[in-house]
Amino acid sequence: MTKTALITGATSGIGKACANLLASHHYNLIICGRRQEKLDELKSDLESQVDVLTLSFDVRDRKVVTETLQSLPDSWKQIDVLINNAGNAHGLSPIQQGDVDDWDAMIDINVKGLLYVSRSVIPTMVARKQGHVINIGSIAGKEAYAGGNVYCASKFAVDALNKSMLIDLNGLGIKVTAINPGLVETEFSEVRFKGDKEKAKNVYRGMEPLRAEDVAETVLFVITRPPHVNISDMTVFPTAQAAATTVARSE
Ligand code: NDP
Ligand code: 8X3
Repeated sequence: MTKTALITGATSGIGKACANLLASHHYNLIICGRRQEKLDELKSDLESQVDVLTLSFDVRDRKVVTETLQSLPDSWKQIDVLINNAGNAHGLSPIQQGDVDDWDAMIDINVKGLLYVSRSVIPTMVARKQGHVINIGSIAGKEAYAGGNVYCASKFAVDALNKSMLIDLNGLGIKVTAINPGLVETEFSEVRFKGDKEKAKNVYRGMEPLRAEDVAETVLFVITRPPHVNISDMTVFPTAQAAATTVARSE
């Protein structure tokens, strides 16, 4: 039977790459993000392959997230794979200079948003005794680095939530996986540096970062293991990277 995946943050980067790859493997898709026009574009690219539902919401808006996900059309209620991907870094300032609005955004999107979506979707998985939750964490959720402070804290929280979900959902037929990428070239750094393309480009200077598609391949691998196999935690680096800030560069 055709499976359905719900992907948050599907308008760009890793989420969009997951949507493209999963569509080519015949998953029906619920694609989410704030930018409706990007969701519409992606839907029109994919709908010749699979059924696609777009949901435009800000994951920070608990009421909208809850109401939207709890009133899905009947044919979309059975979600087999939830990819908690929406998230970003905002700023790279030392803690004493941090912008408190940036801190709020990271905690509200990366942690609370992930929780709001999970709270609406996981009970339907529990009721069906099947499902797979993929939490997109980060190497920043394993190691702190200079200026990473609140972004790292938000991704350490994702790491803790992934571990807790594994325990809470143990025995209920649900798989839980954290995928923790290193440097992936997406809109991520442009968002972190508030549209400064030069600063964003500099993050990947002299090295070959991961592409969003590389991370999507790991998601596909993880969700296509046999029923008795759950990969609970996976770190994916570009070959040039060995730790959050240990990166071999050519210059
Ligand atoms: P992008 O900036 O390309 O994508 C971020 C996605 O999140 C967009 O689709 C965006 O959609 C969505 N999003 C952001 N804020 C909100 C919000 N408030 N409500 C709903 N959706 C939101 O970055 P990536 O693809 O790189 O990031 C995806 C995930 O991967 C994030 O969780 C990030 O932390 C993680 N990650 C990224 C790494 C990297 O180096 N790029 C490395 C490790 C982890 P829209 O703007 O339309 O709302
Ligand atoms: C994104 C990777 O190293 O920029 O989570 O924090 S990093």
